Amino acid sequence: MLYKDYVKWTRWPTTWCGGCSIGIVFKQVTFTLEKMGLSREELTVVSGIGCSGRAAGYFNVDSVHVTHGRALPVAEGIKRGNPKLKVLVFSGDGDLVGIGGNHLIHTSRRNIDLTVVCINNQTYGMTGGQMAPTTQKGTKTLTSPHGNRYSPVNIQGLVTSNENYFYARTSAYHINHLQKAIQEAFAWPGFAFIEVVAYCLENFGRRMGYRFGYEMLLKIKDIYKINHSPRGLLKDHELGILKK
Ligand SMILES: Cc1ncc(C[n+]2csc(CCOP(=O)(O)OP(=O)(O)O)c2C)c(N)n1
Repeated sequence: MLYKDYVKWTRWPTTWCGGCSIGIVFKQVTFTLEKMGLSREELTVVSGIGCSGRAAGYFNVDSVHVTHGRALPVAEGIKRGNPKLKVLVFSGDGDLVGIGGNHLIHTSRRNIDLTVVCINNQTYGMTGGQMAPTTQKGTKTLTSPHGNRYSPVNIQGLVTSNENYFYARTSAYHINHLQKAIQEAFAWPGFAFIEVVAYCLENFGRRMGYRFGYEMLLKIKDIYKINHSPRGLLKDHELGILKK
């Protein structure tokens, strides 16, 4: 199958804003699926609620768009019911780490064989750009006009606190690294979590003075560097793939 065959074109155009990073990541997933040669019957996609969560409806495979925060338990049920299926969870940081954070603790602890692509745009994009548990300290958002007072959830720490884990931090800019992370995550026989450093232009970036999506992409390029053979945990602003 070609990457275009994984796209449900009848749903086009998407609801994503012009310049949004979610479309970049979505396309990279379809490129990776083409490389892997997965058939439509071998894959299912689960998403929660949010802009990122709309992805489930745009894949040309059987998919489920579940209630907010519940992508992981639904995906776990699908995997347990049909272990031969590859199950991809594609959702946002608010969905997976905020309201769905409790499921993240337990699904990762049980090491269920899922591939999770988490779009971390540090905000609740769909509802207007509120502060999320992933928002960096000091950042001004709709609900933190004087700057966020709290440190973000340590997703890497949470996932790697388990006995076995796959945790990758990659970005919407570093697309080769992103594809590598997705491919390795699918090959990993357990819970594989990919945190994609992404951005929301319209409801987040504009408050910081960004005018175009590519400006936010270039910021990610400037700040984040790939560590190809990380020893121990990733430092701040390091991208890499950790497996145990
Ligand atoms: C139970 C429930 N609470 C709140 C909401 C409102 N809501 C819709 S999307 C969303 C946040 C989504 O954030 P994220 O997962 O980061 O996705 P993004 O839109 O940024 O891609 C919230 C709080 C809801 N739909 N359901």
